[in-house]
Amino acid sequence: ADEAKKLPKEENLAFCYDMLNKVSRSFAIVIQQLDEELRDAVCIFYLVLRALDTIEDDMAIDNAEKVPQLLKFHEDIYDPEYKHLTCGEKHYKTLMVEYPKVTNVFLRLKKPYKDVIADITRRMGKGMADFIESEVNTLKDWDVYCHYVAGLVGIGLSDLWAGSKLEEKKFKTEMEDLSNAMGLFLQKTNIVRDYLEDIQEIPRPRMFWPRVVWGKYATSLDDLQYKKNRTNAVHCLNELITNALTHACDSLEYMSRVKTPSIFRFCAIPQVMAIATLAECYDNGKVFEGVVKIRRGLSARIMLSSNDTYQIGQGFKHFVKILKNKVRKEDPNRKETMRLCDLATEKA
Ligand code: PS7
Ligand code: MN
Ligand code: MN
Ligand code: MN
Ligand code: MN
Ligand code: MN
Repeated sequence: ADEAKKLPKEENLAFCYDMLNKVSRSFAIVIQQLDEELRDAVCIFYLVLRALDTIEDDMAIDNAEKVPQLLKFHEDIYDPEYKHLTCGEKHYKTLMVEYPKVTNVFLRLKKPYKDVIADITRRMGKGMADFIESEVNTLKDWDVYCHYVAGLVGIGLSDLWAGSKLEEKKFKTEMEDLSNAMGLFLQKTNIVRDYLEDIQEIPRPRMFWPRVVWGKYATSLDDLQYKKNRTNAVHCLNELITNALTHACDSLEYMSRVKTPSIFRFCAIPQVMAIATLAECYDNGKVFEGVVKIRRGLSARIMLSSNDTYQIGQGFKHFVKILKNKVRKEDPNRKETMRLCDLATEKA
């Protein structure tokens, strides 16, 4: 805290952008190309939530300590003297240790932006705390968890767009469901792709795949990683990808309403990356052996061709077609998968 006060403000800001580049290559790029009016607010929004997520993710903190930390973090973000609890690793740990530098920049944002960031942080912390003790059983649970950790981000960002006057008021007043869908599409993709990383978490596994779905294919979620269960595991994976595809049309509808080019790119690049990731993961047993990533060259091409509705329509159609060509007649959910692929293609 003392260090942050002594630093000239530019150095705190430089720390924030340096941190952003270290924790997320792709968000760093899309945030840095935002208009001046929004750039710092969205950068800080990202780091605040990344810090909250670092508390959520640290499986070495016991729940009795973690829950109150998650619940009060929305107050901590105003406190220049905030003493983080030790958590996270590598860059995430640095973010926590030097968190007062983020606070310093946060406190200098415009009041309406601070209000949105604090409100979303409060609601996300409450949601994360709820899910510390309970599991993701039903599909409703899955949507609720994803709403807390990502749908709310979409809702908060839409408020920022409207608050900046760069986008219309309706982004704040009448687009909650579409904003939520933007987040759910990204988060379900992350949860599907991160199966192995999450289940192998030390000292305790993390489980975000909904029980109603994996229960059809295995007696424990853990079993899906073993080679002898690969056929069932892949069918389970495909069913969750099919569920994620239910958000594609709403995501396309949201993006069609964005007028500002830099906000459009900010929104669109992660969504196109997500549909590309879903196509890559579909029917892909490697999800149970490591982290499946899209190739660097492919993400570079997506960044260069997500500038308008026409381009992302082409992008969505391209990846949906790749996914569709991987659907096999043995797959128990092939009809629903094909139906949703066709719907998305029509909308795009
Ligand atoms: C554009 C209307 C404020 C830009 C962007 C940090 C990433 C980390 O990474 O499995 O595997 O550890 O723990 C809607 C981003 C949703 C959220 C959620 C798009 C803040 C972000 C904190 C809405 C991103 C989805 C946890 C929670 O999963 O992750 C528009 C900005 C967006 C942060 C993401 C992540 C959740 C997360 P990992 P986890
Ligand atoms: Mn995380
Ligand atoms: Mn998390
Ligand atoms: Mn994850
Ligand atoms: Mn991850
Ligand atoms: Mn993780």
